[in-house]
Amino acid sequence: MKNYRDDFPILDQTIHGDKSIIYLDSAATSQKPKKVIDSISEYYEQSNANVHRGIHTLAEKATADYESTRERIAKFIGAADPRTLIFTRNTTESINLVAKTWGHANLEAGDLILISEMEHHSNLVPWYVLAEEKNLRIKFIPFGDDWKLDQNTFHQMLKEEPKLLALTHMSNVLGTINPVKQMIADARKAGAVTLIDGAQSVPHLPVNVTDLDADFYAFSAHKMCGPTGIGALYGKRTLLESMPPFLGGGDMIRKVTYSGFTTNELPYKFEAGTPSIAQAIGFGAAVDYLSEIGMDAVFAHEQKLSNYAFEALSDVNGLTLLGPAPSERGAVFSFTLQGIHPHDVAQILDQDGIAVRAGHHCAMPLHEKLHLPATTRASMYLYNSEKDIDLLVEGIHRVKKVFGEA
Ligand code: C6P
Repeated sequence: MKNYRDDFPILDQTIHGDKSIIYLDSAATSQKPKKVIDSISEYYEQSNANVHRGIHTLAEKATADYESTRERIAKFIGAADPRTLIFTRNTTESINLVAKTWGHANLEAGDLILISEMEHHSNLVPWYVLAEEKNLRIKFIPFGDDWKLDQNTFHQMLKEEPKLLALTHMSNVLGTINPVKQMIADARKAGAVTLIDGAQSVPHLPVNVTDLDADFYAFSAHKMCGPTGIGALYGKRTLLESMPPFLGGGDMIRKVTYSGFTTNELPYKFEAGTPSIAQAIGFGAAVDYLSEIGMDAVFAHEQKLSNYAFEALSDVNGLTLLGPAPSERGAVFSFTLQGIHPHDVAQILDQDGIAVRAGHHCAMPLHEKLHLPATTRASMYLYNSEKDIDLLVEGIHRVKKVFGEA
């Protein structure tokens, strides 16, 4: 694959004197290519107006651009009907939307929700909140020493007839890519509705929600070359139509009287108030950018990086790597260094221009299970190269030297 680093202006700068930026924190948020940045200023310079409201030229242009973005994003994830693609603020809001609407309307005291032990707080806390309100039960599908979800236990749990399976497609800590297609099919047979957290998968691998047959699928623009402040929720049309609205306000109504309101059609029923128009335009440009490269090529590049990083990091004395073999993971590498706190690792690497994340990565239960207060995480994207991994490994050796662990 071509080196895409040059498409990202932020990476064309030096920090701490003459250090190039080696950005290995894309699981937190990706960098943005110039095409995406330009699309946002072009929108403000040439089309800015509110959408779905005006009949003047700018309003019509903004509305057409906004809706064309929806169509392109729906196509990108294989959703046949753009009306089933709801714009939200991010993955977190998409999951909360399902919990507050579908969950509220359909779950009753005693009902069981299945999630996994490797969930981000965004696919955990909304269910805790709902469980507290409605007295629901939550069970966790465990992962084993192979860092994969235990399918036998999952099948046992399905015998309890859960009402919902809410599962991450790819772990933001372990990198594990879960066999979601099979798990969705198994859960459906047991009568459960399925929600997939795609925050770490849509940016990195080809995703087709129709092929997966997910009921709901959530993701964020900012992790896939797009701006912050916008994400999406895909939902099956019959489910979305049967659900009560999320937020109330403009655009989500068909009619309002002094005695009440009726809801608008999909997708507007779930998009109250002025939406994030410029961000949607940027989201569309991000999807165009990734589509031009091809998600197969993005994934293949990251698989190559994963193989390389797995070997290189496994060779470092005192480094313990989390997560499965490269063939079963994305390019997210969390690790610990014996005797050195992850925050110190990240801070010293930063002095070399290397950006990694340290902490619990919003997955505290997972870290608790592993008896780790924190890990250091290097996460890669299409602008990274094997050279970045070499520099990371060199940096880790310097960290060890600073702490006298070399
Ligand atoms: N993980 C990370 O550094 P938002 O913040 O709503 O765009 O995405 C939430 C989210 C949900 N699920 C998974 C699997 C995620 O990784 C994230 C975001 C970032 O790992 C920020 S904590």
